[in-house]
Amino acid sequence: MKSFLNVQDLGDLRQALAEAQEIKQDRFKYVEMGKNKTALLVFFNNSLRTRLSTQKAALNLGMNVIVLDVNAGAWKLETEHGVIMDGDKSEHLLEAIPVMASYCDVIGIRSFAGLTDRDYDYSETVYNQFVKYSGKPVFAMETATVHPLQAFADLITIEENWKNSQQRPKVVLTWAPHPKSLPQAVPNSFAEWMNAADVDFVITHPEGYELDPRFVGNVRVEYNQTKAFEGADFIYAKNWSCPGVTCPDKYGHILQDYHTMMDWTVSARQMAVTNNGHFMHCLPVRRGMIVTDEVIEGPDSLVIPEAANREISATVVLKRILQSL
Ligand code: AN0
Ligand code: CP
Repeated sequence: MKSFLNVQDLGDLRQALAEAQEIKQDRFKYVEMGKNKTALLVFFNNSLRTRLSTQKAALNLGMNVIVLDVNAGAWKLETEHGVIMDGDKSEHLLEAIPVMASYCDVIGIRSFAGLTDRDYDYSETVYNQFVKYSGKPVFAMETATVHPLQAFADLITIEENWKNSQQRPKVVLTWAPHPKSLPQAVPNSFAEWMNAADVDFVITHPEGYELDPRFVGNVRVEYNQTKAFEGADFIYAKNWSCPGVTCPDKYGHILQDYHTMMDWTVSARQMAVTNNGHFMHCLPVRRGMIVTDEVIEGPDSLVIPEAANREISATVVLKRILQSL
């Protein structure tokens, strides 16, 4: 595997899920595979889980790891092409990428959407520059439009918590309020991976938050949140800003004052109509905005095992990359 952005990059999903369970049984099974190989993890944005779980995954495989926080100690990087660099950016990504690549064998990138220029974000400009100019395998640690390590961990978590082999679980992705504009990467990938998995998938959000069809396909969108939750086995909450699909001029905006949207916060009221549904969120989560304390602390909350599975998804992905070196 030379690039990891989309669900198709993993090939057969059943096989990948089986590999995840194999690694969970013995995290160090492939500890010889990464000997004398170096992973470079480049962060343009904050992270707790991705930073730690991806490093742990590399260590599981016997790799060396270098972490670069671009905004904390490196030169500020220009990412746009053709600009006169008379501002605060001292170095261009087009030099920085081959330099960084010269010190490593694999590169992970975290570079969120800017949320101002939809075409720039949705063409994955920064990620694709790393692919083009590094000459090394590159994997997404949340890019402008996707977060596949998260979606893979989410799918592992759903599989582990679904015991009924006779029936597909009903999985609901719900929008929830948030005070800041957030990217669409997590819901995009979750939708893409649920479409590829053996689940009954429904999305619910207020009008205007329609996700890009390349990720959601023909999935049912139910604008009534309570109706969507009926009989659900898994509730996956996430905020995202306007994807600019039905209202292009509002790309990256929050469409209504969040104070008026608080009935979308996942609480015991909505969970009551589910089929004893589990609660999921990628974290970090704002309590009282996305979800109530009662639900996230309740017995059906999966947020901690879900985060723990990030180590597993990252180990499978890095192992696949090492196998292709
Ligand atoms: C980020 C997002 O919504 O994409 C990262 C989630 C994993 N969240 C925040 O910035 C709060
Ligand atoms: N879920 C997730 O990617 O968390 P971090 O932003 O803390 O890495």
